[in-house]
Amino acid sequence: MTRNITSIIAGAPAPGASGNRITSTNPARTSEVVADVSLGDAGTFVAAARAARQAQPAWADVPAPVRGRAIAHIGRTIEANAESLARLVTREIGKPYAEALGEVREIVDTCDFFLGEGRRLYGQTVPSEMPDKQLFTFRNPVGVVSVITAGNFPVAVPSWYLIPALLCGNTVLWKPADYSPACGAALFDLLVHGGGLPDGVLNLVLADGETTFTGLELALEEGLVDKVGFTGSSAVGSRIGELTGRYLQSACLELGGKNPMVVTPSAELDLAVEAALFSGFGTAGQRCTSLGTVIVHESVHDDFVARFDKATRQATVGDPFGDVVYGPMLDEKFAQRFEDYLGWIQPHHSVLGSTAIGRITAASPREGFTGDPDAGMFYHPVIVDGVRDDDAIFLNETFGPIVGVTTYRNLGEALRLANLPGYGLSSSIYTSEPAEVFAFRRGISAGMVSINNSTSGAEAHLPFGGNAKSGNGSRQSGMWVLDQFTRWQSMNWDYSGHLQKAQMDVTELTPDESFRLAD
Ligand code: UN1
Repeated sequence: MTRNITSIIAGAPAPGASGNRITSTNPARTSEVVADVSLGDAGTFVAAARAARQAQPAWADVPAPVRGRAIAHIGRTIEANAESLARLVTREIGKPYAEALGEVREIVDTCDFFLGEGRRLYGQTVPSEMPDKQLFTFRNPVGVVSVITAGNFPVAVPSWYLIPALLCGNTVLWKPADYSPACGAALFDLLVHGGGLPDGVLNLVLADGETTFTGLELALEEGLVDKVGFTGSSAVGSRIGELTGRYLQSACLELGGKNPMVVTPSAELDLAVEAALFSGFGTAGQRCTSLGTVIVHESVHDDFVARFDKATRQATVGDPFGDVVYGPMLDEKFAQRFEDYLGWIQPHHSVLGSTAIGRITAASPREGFTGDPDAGMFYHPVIVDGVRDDDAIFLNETFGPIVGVTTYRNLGEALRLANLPGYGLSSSIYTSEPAEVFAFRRGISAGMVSINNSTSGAEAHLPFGGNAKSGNGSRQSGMWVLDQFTRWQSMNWDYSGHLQKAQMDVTELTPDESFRLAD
């Protein structure tokens, strides 16, 4: 079935004035059209921001526990539609169905966490330095939130923004990736219907990246947007950070990663291999938490690489509705970019993991492939052993099924290598030594650290986010994200009947500083 999709502003379809149309296709079978999309223009973005602005005061007046109930209902609605939403994720971006179901579960987990927050959203009562005066803090919604997301997690990652933003009393305009519009429209419908959201509380904008940027700039200029949440590349994240900074805003940025896994001599190698396979090749290596480079101690390098190569060769690739480690690339543009990354392989590298490099086709087959490789955009998995610390492949994010391997001699060197690319999202170490665990935790620049676990697979109620090229320090998920979607307001109330001046009219007790204990 082909869906017809347009932007939705204040509850009404809003086709773009430009008449710009695109189709979204199934990357496992590119002849199959999943959605026919009418893209909006910069004016569509601004109109959505205006609608959100208009709806915001009334939404903020809905008591937080009632907003929490809306989130509860959304969670149940998502659960009731889990299979069909997961099927759509698999059809539109080629994520294996089991992983797509996990992705949908992540939305439910997020709702389960935030439904209770509606009854908390705690402020504090704080003692004053003066009598007959009381201090308080309140969390206020920021106002209108603009959320711009990637399509590799087309429904779970958006929910990390949308659910808490709405719960906190903000209204939202959401721009999903232009290669996952059907997933975007489906999640939008589930949120609006499931939550019984009034028109304008959540608005959907379908537009390409540059148009979105222009629309965002115009909306900021008009004072229509108070907070931007963005998941995507470090390059675009830095442009958004610069733009929002001009309006004295700090965006919530969740960007790329070059996530390292350190394998120490005391590691259980088979466990490390299983994790390297899942985090290196799951979602065809297109997670922001995907494994970038395995940094393996020289004493276990040969053994690790032999096992990793064997496991990768045995991994099934193919039809994402089947039992596969991974399916196709998300979209044509990712396939093209991946071809560029393959060009970074050099003569000093040894390439392992499959029978060929590049696209899997009838002419360049992969053993155990399920389905028709020529129908979609499938790529051989690549392990690149022998990477050096100045190789492009070592220093840059390579979104796709490719994992580098290098060696180290002592933990200090492993940490240097792990931090060198300058990202800081996720990281992992395999070790049986507690001292190494804490030395790694302390030395790694990443916002997320896994011990004897893969770089992917964060749970939905721990802070998610990175440092340096991976983000500006903002964190999503759990209670930590509340600081993105609320602003603290402090209040003091003096009921003494006269003006008591802080710092000046404060009583001081007189200490006896000469007091000493008798021997
Ligand atoms: C992303 O790739 O943008 O930890 C998010 C994980 C997932 C989320 C990844 N739960 O791999």
